Amino acid sequence: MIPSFRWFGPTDPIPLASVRQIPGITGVVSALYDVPVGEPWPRARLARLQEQIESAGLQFAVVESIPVHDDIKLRRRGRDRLIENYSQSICSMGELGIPVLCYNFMPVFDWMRTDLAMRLPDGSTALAYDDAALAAIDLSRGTGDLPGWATAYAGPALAALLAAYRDVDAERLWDNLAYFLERVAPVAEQAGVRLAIHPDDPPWPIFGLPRIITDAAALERVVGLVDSPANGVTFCTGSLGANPENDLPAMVRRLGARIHFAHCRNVLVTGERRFHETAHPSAFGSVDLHAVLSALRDIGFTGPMRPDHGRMIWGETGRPGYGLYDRALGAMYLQGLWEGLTR
Ligand code: DNO
Repeated sequence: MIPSFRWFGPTDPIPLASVRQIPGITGVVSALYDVPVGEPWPRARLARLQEQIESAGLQFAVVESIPVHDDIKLRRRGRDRLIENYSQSICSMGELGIPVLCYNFMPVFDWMRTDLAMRLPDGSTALAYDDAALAAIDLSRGTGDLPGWATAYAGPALAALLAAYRDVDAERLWDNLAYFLERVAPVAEQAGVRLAIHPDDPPWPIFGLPRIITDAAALERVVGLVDSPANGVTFCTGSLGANPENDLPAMVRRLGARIHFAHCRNVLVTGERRFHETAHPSAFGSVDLHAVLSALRDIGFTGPMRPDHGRMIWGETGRPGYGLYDRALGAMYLQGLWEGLTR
C-alpha cells in the first residue's frame, strides 16, 4: 500500500513540504486543474508538476482527475475527438511513469453536498448531504452556490446541459461509458496506466440526472465492460458507504485486483439519503474501516491509498474537505490500521 495525499498543485495553500512531514506519506495525488475540460494535457506541464513533487521527496502516484467531457457522456458529435484528446493525456502519463488515473462518469456535477460546514458536537465542521435540502436548491442561478467541481456554469448554460440529459437515461449512460472505455482502456493498457473510475458521490441520482456507479453490481459491470487489467476502480469508502445497503468489504473481495486506488474516509448515515462526514476511525461513522482494510489486505492491495476528505479542526480554514490537519490524522489512522493488519 502506498500512503498518499491529495495536493492541488502550486496554488494549494498546503505546501508539499508539509505533506512530506506527515509520517509515511510517499505518494502525491494531483492534477493540472486549469486545462479546459476536453483538451489534451500538455505533457511538458505534467512533467513540471511531477518534477516539483519529486523534488519534495515524494512520488506522483495518481492523477485525479482528468475530467471526462459531458459531450462524451451525452454521446454528442465531437466525442471521438474528445476521446482522442483524452487518450493523448493518458499516453503522456504513461511516458512519465504516472501509474494511476482516477476519473468519474457523473453527469454535469462531481461530488455534491448540501452543507459544507455542518457543525459536529466536538465543534469541528464537516461536509453534509441531505436529499431534502438538495430539492430546495435553485439551479436557475447556475452552479455558483454549489460546492466546487471542475466546471462552473451560468444559469442558461446549466439549463441547456440539464435539458440535453433528458434523453440520456441510466442505460444510455452505460452505453456511453462502454463506448468511452472500449477506446481508452486499450490505450491505457499499452501506456502502462491503470484507469480507476470513482464511484458517484452520493451514490444515487441527483437533480433528475442518472448516476450509475453506485453499488457492487455497477462496479462489477464497469470492470466487465472491457476485460483489461487497466480497466479498474477507485474504491471510495465514503461515496459507497453513504448507502447502508452497500457491503463494502464484500465489494472489495469481489473486485480484487481491479481496485487500483483507495479513497478512505467515514460518513455517518443519519437518515434516508442523508449523511455527514466524520473523523476517519470506524467508531465515528457508519463505515467499518477496519473491515474494509482487512479486505484490502486479503486481496493483496498494493496501490495508493489516501485519506479522502477531512473535517475542519483546530481553527483551520480553506478548501472544504481538504484541510491539512484532519486529513493528516486520517493518514495516520489508516497507516496504523494497516500496520496492525499486515505486520
Ligand atoms: C472529491 C473527490 C472527487 C474525485 C472525482 C474523481 O473530493 O473524491 O471529486 O476527485 O470524482 O473524478
